[in-house]
Amino acid sequence: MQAATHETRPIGGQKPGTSGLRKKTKVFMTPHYVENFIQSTFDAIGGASGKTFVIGGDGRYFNEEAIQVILRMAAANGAERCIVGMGGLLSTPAASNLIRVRGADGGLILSASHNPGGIDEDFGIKYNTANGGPAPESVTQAIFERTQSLTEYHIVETQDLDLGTIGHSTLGGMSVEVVHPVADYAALMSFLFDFDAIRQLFASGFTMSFDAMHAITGPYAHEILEAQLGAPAGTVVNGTPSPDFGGGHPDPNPVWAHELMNRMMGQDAPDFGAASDGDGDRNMIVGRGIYVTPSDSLAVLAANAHLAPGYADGLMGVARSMPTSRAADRVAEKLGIPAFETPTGWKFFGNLLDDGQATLCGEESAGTGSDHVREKDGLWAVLLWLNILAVRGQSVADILHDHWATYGRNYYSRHDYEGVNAGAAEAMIDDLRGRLDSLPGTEFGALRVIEADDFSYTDPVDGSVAAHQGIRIVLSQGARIVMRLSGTGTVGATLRVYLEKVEEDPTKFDRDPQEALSDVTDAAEAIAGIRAATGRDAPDVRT
Ligand code: VG1
Ligand code: CO
Repeated sequence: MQAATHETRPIGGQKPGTSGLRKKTKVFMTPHYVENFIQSTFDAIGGASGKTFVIGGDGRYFNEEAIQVILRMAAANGAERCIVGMGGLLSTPAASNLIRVRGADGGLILSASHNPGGIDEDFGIKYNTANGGPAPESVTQAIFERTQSLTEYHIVETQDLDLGTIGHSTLGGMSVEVVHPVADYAALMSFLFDFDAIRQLFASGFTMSFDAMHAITGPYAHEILEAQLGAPAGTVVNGTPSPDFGGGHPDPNPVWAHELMNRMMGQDAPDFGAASDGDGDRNMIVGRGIYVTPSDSLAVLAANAHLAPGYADGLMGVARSMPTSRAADRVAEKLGIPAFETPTGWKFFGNLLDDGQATLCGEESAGTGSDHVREKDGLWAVLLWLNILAVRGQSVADILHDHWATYGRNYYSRHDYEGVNAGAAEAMIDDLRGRLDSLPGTEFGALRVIEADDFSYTDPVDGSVAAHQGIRIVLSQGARIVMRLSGTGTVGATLRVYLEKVEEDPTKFDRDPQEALSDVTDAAEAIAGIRAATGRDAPDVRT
């Protein structure tokens, strides 16, 4: 077995976005595409020599092919060891955990997360650092720069390794360990949560439906919810990962997880419903007859986390991404702990978690997590909810109404305009950026603009600055509009418009969010001219 050096030329566009490099699968399948990106990654982190990496993906089309290439390249670049999930499978949070418990130098996660999979859909590669979290911008920028000057890559010429059996083998001097994808993760969960209490909850007849959306959380949910916690067989649906996610869109929100939504709003709805995404880091929470927005979920979890053993000592702080509703801030204020506002993307939480400044983090896009790993974690959020439900003995609806009665309700919605013309969308944001100073004082119906800015974040730990992270417009009545362009798409641009408004009157807690937010939506249109810029009458997706 010999390591060969191949000549190559830079490939344009290998720039990691909000969460790794995402492209159409066929783009990743073009000659040298994976090789160039992996070599650039190794070069950007000072080489792979002597290092240990964790490797796994969400099982989508091209997962195992990419892993075989990465293994051969890691060996040729002198890595000491690779730890791979059996079958090439690892959820994103489980990969993060493995990096940490094994003291690995980093990890490579193969996924395009909530994007559909298949030969005609999306694929992705993400590099995580030794803390288990997504590489910070300094690293992703170095990787991108390297892709632009790369002239060669190193690879061992050999046949594919068997990833289907747990155990040890070697590849060109590098040791390869195939591990069970669920074991370490399940152990961590049982340490954080009161499994006995949750077991009793299920034994008492509590019912649940968990939709794995044909993606990676199937094996995790079968093992933890059904085998270990005693939920009846059939609690987990769509639990076998498939390379194209059953032809679906593995994005747990009311639009893409409509099957689960219908079940939860129907006659014989179970007590509790949940879903996760392609790579297992997102979560959707639904009670019987009631949907919990991710922003509300973060706030409820922050207010109740102390009920779970892993968080019994309370929280150091709560962090949310900028577009996430400010419901969590209200909880932090009451708890007397700091609240942080970061740019979109989990990489921005890493320093706060490492430094012990934040314990819980969340994003409006259905991502919630804590300092137990350095990624958002779908099943973790579901288990924390279950722990809270077991201790409080109340329904999801009661817990949510209690929460609003204490803190007020932050009505919230995100409007996505997908696949719009990138130039027009950027021009709209640029134009708005140029007019921000003139907005304060302007009135839209009963709403008045209080302040408007282009969000810039200075990391409190390392002082790094991330500028131009989205437009924030704060209005009266606790209202806010945020606009930014997505960094995870693979076709055209996606404009995201985030709308929020606070309601303090308990008689108005049960309104339809779109209706409750209609004046904020109108103000966003009047301020930005969304219809004209996108050529659309309405958003493609409202969550
Ligand atoms: C989206 C979400 C963001 C999330 C990111 C990765 O990014 O808005 O909150 O962190 O996806 O999630 P963007 O740039 O498209 O808005 V995952 O589960 O796709 O890794
Ligand atoms: Co994801």
